[in-house]
Amino acid sequence: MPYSDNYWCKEEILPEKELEELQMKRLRWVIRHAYENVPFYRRRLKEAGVHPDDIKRGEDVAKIPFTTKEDLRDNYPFGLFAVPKEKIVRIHTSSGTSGKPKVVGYTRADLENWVDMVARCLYMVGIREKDVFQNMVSYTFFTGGLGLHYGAEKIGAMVVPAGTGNTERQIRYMLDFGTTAIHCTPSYAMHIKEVAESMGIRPDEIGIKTGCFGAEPWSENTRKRLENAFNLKAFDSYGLSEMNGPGVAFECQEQDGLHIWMDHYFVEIVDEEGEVVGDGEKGELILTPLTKEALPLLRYRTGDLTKLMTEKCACGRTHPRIHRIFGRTDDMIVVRGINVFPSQIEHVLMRIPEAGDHFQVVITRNGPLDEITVKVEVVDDVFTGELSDLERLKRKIQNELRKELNLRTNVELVEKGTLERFRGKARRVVDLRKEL
Ligand code: DLL
Repeated sequence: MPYSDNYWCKEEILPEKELEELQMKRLRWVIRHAYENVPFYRRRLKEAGVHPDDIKRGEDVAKIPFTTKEDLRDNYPFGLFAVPKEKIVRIHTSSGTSGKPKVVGYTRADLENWVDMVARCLYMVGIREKDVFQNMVSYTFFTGGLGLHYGAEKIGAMVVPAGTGNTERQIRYMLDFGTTAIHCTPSYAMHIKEVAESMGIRPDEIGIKTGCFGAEPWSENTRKRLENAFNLKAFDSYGLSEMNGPGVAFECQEQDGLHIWMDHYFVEIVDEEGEVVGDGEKGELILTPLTKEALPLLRYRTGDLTKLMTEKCACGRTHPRIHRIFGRTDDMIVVRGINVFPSQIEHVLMRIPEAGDHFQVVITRNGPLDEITVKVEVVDDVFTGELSDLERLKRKIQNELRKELNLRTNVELVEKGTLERFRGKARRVVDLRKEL
């Protein structure tokens, strides 16, 4: 049962002081829990000369060493679990770009908390009992499938457990079942739009009102495109397997930053040296889950770049917001000494009307110099038959990219349908330098 018409639970609007007290109480609990039940943490903390009793205030957390993705991999599969295996009721995995997958586990209480957090997010964007919620992400090891499924079910929406792929059938089901809300990656949503059009169906007439999009970086201009194409309101959804999965942070109706749930996570933003940055400064997001029994990761380096927004939000929730993720420390491309994030390129392209919805970035090395080529699908009516029109468009895109990135790029215009499509997370960058 929801707490009120506007909020799923009362924790969303806890007065700041109470929220802080709750957070500190849980923070002390989780540190002690990790110390007492995970040999890895006992050793780590001892080596750093820190004891759980030393953590009295939020600032004291900085004494604790970070936990990294490598720590999880090194302790594959269950080495960082803080409860015996029989208390684990589910696992998920997340495969990164290299090496062993990260395995995450949940106790029954962890699952209950997680489902509740996801329900809180979905309720916040207006999902209610009357909604038909089509969940179009993988239901297997990826946390997005079951995570959103149970969250939407908890609210009482009718959940369509569609999973990924077979896009034409997805669209037919939307029409047959009266789907009002969808969940998928933003890149898959772009693909759905295109497939609907090829079926002679106008995406804005399908009847979807709410789009929950996440699991990969996307830009404000992509939001505009999706909202216009489907006539829906699009919300950014952030999470990672190591912190349960989706439901860590989510946009509210204001669509200005993602509320991050302070009763379940302790949040820090650090610079490249690992020092906590000043209020509102950009840096890497560090999270400590506060209620996780199975996997109490302390000061986990997410690799995601954002900033904290502490101003009050018009929606009334007292939890601060994070800015939409700028990129990941490990998907930053360094080209001729300049840092580039694929999301910056996306932002530029998605505001150019002649650019289609799909692009790819190819990095090569030409002698000592890195070359970056942006392949851009163009919308059909760009092909006027005049080469000079294409040349003009190419230069326009090049100039816009140069303004944003401070970097000269090659631009290659390609026909719609040329580049690979993705059902899950898009892989936009092909770095051929490593192979040369
Ligand atoms: O992607 C969990 C999730 C599922 C989130 C469904 C949202 C919706 P992982 O596969 O472990 O978990 O990948 C986590 O994906 O560290 C970010 O780098 C990236 N990511 C997730 N959401 C966003 C987002 C899920 N909204 C990693 N914007 C994270 C940008 C995102 N990046």
